[in-house]
Amino acid sequence: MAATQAVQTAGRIPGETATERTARVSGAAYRIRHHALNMGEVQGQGYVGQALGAADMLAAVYADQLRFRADDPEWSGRDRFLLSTGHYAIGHYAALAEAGIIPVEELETYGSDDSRLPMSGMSTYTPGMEISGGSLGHGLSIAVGIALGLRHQGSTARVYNFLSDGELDEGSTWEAAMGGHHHHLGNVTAMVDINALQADGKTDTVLRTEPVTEKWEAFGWYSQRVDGNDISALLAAFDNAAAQAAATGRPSVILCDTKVGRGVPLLEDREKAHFMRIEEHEWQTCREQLTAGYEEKASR
Ligand SMILES: Cc1ncc(C[n+]2csc(CCOP(=O)(O)OP(=O)(O)O)c2C)c(N)n1
Ligand SMILES: [Mg+2]
Repeated sequence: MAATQAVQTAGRIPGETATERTARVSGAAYRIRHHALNMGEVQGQGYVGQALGAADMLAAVYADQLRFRADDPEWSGRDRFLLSTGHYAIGHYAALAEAGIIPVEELETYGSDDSRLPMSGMSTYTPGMEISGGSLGHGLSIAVGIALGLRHQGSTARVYNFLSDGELDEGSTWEAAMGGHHHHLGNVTAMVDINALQADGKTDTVLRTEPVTEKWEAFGWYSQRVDGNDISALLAAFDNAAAQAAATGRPSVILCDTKVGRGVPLLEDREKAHFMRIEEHEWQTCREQLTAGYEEKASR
C-alpha cells in the first residue's frame, strides 16, 4: 500500500470538543445497533442482546481509539482489536461496517452459507477479525503474545482485547493477566463486557467472580470500572488508560457494566437473553424504539 495512505483514527479530530467527541461516538453506537438489528432480522434470532449492550464499547474503540486503514485491514502498523467472544461477532461486524472495513450491504449475509460473516467470529473469513474466538478464554493470552511481539519489533501499535464476564471464569484469562503484568505490557488494553449474564444464567449464579476490579488490580493491571453504556465515561477511561500506560507501562483493563439489549426497551428485560428469539413483527418496533431513544437523547 502507498505510504501516503491515510491512517484512520477517528477520535483525533483537531479542535473537537468533549461534547462533539461524545456526540460523534454516540452516532457510531446508534448505527452499530441499527446494523445489528438488521442482521439479527435475517436470522430471526441470535446474539442481538450482546451487540446492543456492547455497542457503546465497540463504538468507543472503532470510532475513537483504533488506528487502522479501512482499505488495508492487514496494515502492519494497525492497532489490533481481538474479539475473544466469538458469539459477539454480530456486534463486531456492525462495528467493522461502521468503520468502513466491510461494506454495509454485506451485513445482510450474516450467518448465511458462503458468507464472510459467520455467526461466530473467524479470522480466516472476515477482514478485520484478528482471531477466531469461539472457544472462550483465549483472547487475552493471544493479546499478550501479540503485544510482546509488537514491542520486539519496535512497533507503537496497541492491542485491545474485548472479553465477556463469562471469560473471567477461565483460568487462562488470569494466567494471561499475570503475563501482561510480568512483561509490563503497557501496549495492552483489555475491556470486559460485564453484562451479568452467561449462557447458563446470571453470572453471579454460574461462578461468583466479584469483586473483579480488585482482582485485576491485584494482578497488576490499572483497573477502572465504568458504566459501559455511558460514552463520556468510556472515553474518559480510555484517556486515563493511555495516560497510565505512558507514565507507568502498566497494562490496563476497563471493566464495563452494560445492559443486555440496551437502547431497545422491548429487548432490555427479555428472558433467555443470551440467544434471543425475536418475532417477525417485532423487528420494526425494535428499530423504531432505538431511533426514538437516540433522537430523544441527542436533543437534550
Ligand atoms: C471454553 C468455552 N467454554 C464454554 C463455551 C460455551 N459458551 C458459549 S457462550 C457461553 C457464555 C459465556 O459467557 P458470556 O460470554 O458472558 O455470555 P453472554 O454475556 O454472551 O450471555 C458459553 C459458556 C465456549 N464457547 N467456550
Ligand atoms: Mg456475559
